[in-house]
Amino acid sequence: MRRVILIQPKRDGRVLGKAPGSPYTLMRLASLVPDEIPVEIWDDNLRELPMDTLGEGDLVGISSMTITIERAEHLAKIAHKQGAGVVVGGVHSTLLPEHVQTFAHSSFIGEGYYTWPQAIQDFAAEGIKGLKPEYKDESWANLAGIAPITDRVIQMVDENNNYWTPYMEITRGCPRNCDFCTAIRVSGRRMRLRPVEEVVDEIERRGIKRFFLTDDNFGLNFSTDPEYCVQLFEALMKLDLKGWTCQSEMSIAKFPELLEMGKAAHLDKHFIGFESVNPDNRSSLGGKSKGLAMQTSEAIKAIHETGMGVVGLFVMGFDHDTPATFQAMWDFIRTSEMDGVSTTVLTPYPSTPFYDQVIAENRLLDVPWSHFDTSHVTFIPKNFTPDELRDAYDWLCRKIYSPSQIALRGLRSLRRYPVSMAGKKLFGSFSTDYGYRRAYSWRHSL
Ligand code: B12
Ligand code: SF4
Repeated sequence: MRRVILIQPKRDGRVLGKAPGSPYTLMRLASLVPDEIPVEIWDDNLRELPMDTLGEGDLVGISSMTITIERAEHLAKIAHKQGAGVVVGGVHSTLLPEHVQTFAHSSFIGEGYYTWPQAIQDFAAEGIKGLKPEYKDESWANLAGIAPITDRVIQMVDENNNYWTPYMEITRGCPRNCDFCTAIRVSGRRMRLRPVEEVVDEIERRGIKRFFLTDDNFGLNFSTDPEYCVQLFEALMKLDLKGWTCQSEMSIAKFPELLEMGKAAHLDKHFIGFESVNPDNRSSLGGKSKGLAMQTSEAIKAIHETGMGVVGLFVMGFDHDTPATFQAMWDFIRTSEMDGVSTTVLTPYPSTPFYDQVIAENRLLDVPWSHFDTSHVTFIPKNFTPDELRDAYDWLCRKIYSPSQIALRGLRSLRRYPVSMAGKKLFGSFSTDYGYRRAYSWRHSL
């Protein structure tokens, strides 16, 4: 065996010389490669990939979510032609392994913590013919001691120079099972926690000063494991961090002490899936929200009172939505004083309850997987034509991501800090909305 090459297929490219987010998934997987085998991370967003150097004895592992699977397939076919062994893992492979098997030697289902080391051994022993068509992690791994990022990987990736936002995993899982979300299938129903000392060790060795948590629903830990949150915050308070952000739910508003501790631990902002301001959609929201604007406003206010920021995430196109819902959404967003906003089009990802419904009702549109990016319409909505939903989405995005709205929310976010911290907080105050504006604009180039 010559080497292991791990590839992140392109989507965003560079912004002002750096790629948006670090290849965290690949950093964890590369750390599972035994020291005696050379390993490289190739990030398609960062540079042109030297595909012509691939050959026999190379094991190529590609990670892909649904929107990048066509690019993953393209790269897999080149690697295959060059004589390399090609395996694909990640969300899309976990949800639709039979698709991945049409172009890779192996597909991975699940987190790969048990099966990825096995596949490396199989390839080292017998080359391509040693690889199985499917590797499946049968159980959810205990996260203690699992795939700590090695120093060789940290040096190789050089995150601080190459990427704007480092990612970090602290907990994993979500039991909510919202109709449209894949979390239960890719991360499991039970919340799993990384030991606090491992989290601190990873932050220190990576030398990162700010990060975005990959946790599906970090805020749910406030309800399910407040003791863990206390220990985590006490440890992170002692670190010299510029700030970090996480995905949450509005139940965190009920825990002002934890919010205050989080703030002291440099936690800046909660990205909260409010999803809808239409109460008729509540059965799709896994019990985390009733879709009531009043309740949402109160939660935002309570979180703001502890000095934390709120980025609201909204979804358009539920079966109960009507044109009045979108006007209500804009009215709510305009007046709610949030620090950032993301609106997305409801998207039927394979293996979700919503996907099953759309298939059963023959409502899936024939579009490429790259359109499953939550900015395109990929199914026939109930109360609109696809064009009408697309137009409503454009209407809302043009309002939300206008330069004046972005400036307003960014300044609001910046004002939360003393003037002495303005330099530290400037990037984070505007980057979220800028990123969402960019993601929305992407649609027009596809
Ligand atoms: C962090 C994150 C992001 C980040 C970074 C994404 C990135 N490109 O790295 C940001 C915020 C930018 C983002 C954006 C989006 N995201 Co996102 N994101 C996540 C999140 C929360 C965590 C992913 C992560 O890093 N986990 C930690 C690492 C360690 O684990 P992992 O990636 O799951 O990988 C493990 C296994 O899958 C496996 N594995 C993965 N790859 C490979 C490869 C090989 C060879 C092997 C052996 C194993 C293997 O091993 C890994 C270690 O266990 C997931 C939810 C989730 N829990 O997966 C959603 C998720 C991946 N995102 C999703 C979506 C929809 C999006 C957006 C389209 C949303 C939007 N509205 O724009 C955009 C797309 C942006 C883009 N341009 O790529 C969906 C994808 C659904 C799908 N079917 O593809 C998910 C699953 C959320 C959800 N619950 O529905 N996202
Ligand atoms: S609460 Fe969030 S992570 Fe959990 S299932 Fe719902 S959308 Fe997914």
